[in-house]
Amino acid sequence: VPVPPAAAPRGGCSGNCSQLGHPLAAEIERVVTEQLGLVSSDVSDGWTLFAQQGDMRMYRMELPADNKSVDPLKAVSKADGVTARELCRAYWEPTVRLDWETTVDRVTVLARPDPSTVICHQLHRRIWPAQQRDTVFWSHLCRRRIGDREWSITVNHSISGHPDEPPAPAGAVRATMTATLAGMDEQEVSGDRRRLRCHVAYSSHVNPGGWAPTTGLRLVYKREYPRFLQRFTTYVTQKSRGKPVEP
Ligand code: 6CM
Repeated sequence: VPVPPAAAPRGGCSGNCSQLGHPLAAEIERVVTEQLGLVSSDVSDGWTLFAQQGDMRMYRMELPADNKSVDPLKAVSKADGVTARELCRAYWEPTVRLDWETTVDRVTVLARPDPSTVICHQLHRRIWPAQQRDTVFWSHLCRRRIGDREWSITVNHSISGHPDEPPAPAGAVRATMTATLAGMDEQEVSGDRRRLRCHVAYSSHVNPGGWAPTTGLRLVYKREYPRFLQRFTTYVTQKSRGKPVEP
């Protein structure tokens, strides 16, 4: 059932990120469009289902083990009692990240180029026996219309060369990644939380930036990604209970 257009324009970036008015704008526009295409499309050839639990389905695309890239991952799920916007905002907001993110030791906000974009440095938990990793990335929250459906989306995408970018801490290796969380409300959003249901889509593609044992990495990811998605949606659902609905 198509969702009717929102009654009034709502805050934040909605539509064309290239008008954000700073040097990252064109890249944000390109990556958000590309990621929305990836997460909103059905799985096709090459994607293998590797985890399934309730409404959650997680797929990976197995690439040759060249130690340069970890298998791209894509997942879909459902969340009840929350809006797509609430989910994407919780994924975007760096001040709540450590409330749900168990694979990161430290989050530092380096800059806020516009109200919908933050630049973060993250120190990831070390996975033995590999060296610890860190990432520097922009994170952008926005809404996009595909046909008659509105999506909310947050994209985290690695950057290099930012003026405030710190060097990797001693012993750590700079990894790069693109990770996206997107959602679509399954019916018109009302103030009644009990009626909210949201389609959730996630994707992640990581380059470990140096040697990492591929077999070990695959095992860790198989366990950690389903755990993350489950934990994250439960976190947002519980945190939103009793609060006004953000459409
Ligand atoms: O999407 C997730 N978290 C985002 C916000 O914190 C984050 C995305 C991260 C993707 C994973 C990056 C890992 C970088 C470290 C690579 C380690 C390689 C060495 C290992 C050797 C065995 O922007 C949730 C991510 C959940 C991950 C399980």
